[in-house]
Amino acid sequence: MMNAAISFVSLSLLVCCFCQEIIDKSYFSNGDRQSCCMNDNREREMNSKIQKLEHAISDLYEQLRNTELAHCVPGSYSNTGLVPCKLCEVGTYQPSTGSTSCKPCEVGSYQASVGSTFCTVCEVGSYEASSGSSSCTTCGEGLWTATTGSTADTDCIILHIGTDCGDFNGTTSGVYKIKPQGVKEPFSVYCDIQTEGEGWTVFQRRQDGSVDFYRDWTSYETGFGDLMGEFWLGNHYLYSLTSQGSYELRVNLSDFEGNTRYANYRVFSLGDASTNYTLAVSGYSGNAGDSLRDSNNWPFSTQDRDHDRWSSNCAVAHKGAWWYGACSRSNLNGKYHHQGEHITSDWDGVFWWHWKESGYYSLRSTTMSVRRRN
Ligand SMILES: [Ca+2]
Repeated sequence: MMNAAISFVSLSLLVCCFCQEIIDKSYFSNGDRQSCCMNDNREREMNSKIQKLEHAISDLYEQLRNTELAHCVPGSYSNTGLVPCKLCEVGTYQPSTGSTSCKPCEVGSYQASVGSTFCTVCEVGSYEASSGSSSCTTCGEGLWTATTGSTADTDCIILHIGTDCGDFNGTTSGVYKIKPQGVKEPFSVYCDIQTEGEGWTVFQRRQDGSVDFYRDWTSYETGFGDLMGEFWLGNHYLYSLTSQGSYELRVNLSDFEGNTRYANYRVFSLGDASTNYTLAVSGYSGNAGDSLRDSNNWPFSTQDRDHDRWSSNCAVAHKGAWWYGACSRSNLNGKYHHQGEHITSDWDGVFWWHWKESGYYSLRSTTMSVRRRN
């Protein structure tokens, strides 16, 4: 090994000096020639080091490239693989990490902000025919779409304002505008045209726990949530709707095992705000059991307005606003548990005691709807 190294050095010197001799023999003394050879070797070593450095930099660059790609957060991308990652433009989104591009919003949806991980479906009353849009197109004057996510201008239909959902029979389920008698401004409601006959105005829906129902008096009075998802219409609106005539109530329930039950009440009405929206309910029929019986003739209570007859606040114990006496054998506005049986100190789930004969079973989905009787 040592011999090989010496031979290599000698050979290098020889080649170097030989070359220099050929280039200009007469200009170099022996001393100069040796110096020349040393310089030549240094240059060769330097070049080799530079080459190694270049390889190392290239390796680092490659590592950096992979690292930065892996770290583009959702809502951003890098089409070169280099930092910095760019935010998704309006009209696009990216839910994944380490992406090289963002996806255009589908037709019927939009995204107005940069750096988004999702697109929003067009609201009722609007549509979007092209993908990658930053907004939806509003239907023309006097026109309206009943459902969200509409994709064509032909989805815009004549805006018809009714007094309740009974006025939209023969159409499809969706969000419609109603203007009950004596109400100044029309408001939106979800009409269930398909379930158990037409004309049901839905005023409560639970289905996935996406909306927080543990809210105060004002929220329950004016309503909250999304009419296409989970919501409470609002006691003020429910009162103005049901005070127009005689209304019946339909409660639809389903559990986490795929079973469904219902409760019908032939009479359903609310008192006005001065009665704290006292419930009047009677004439039960159905297969879920009469779990509203204990709530009859009781005002509405929330976490911040205690109208029950218990020394504490039922709405706090049951984690949801309802018509409580002391307290109740139902509360469809309780905490969403994402499972049926659950263990808590109180009955704080979405429960209907007479179905499960337990306050510790939280239901998967519920709707409460009203329909005019005559
Ligand atoms: Ca109380």
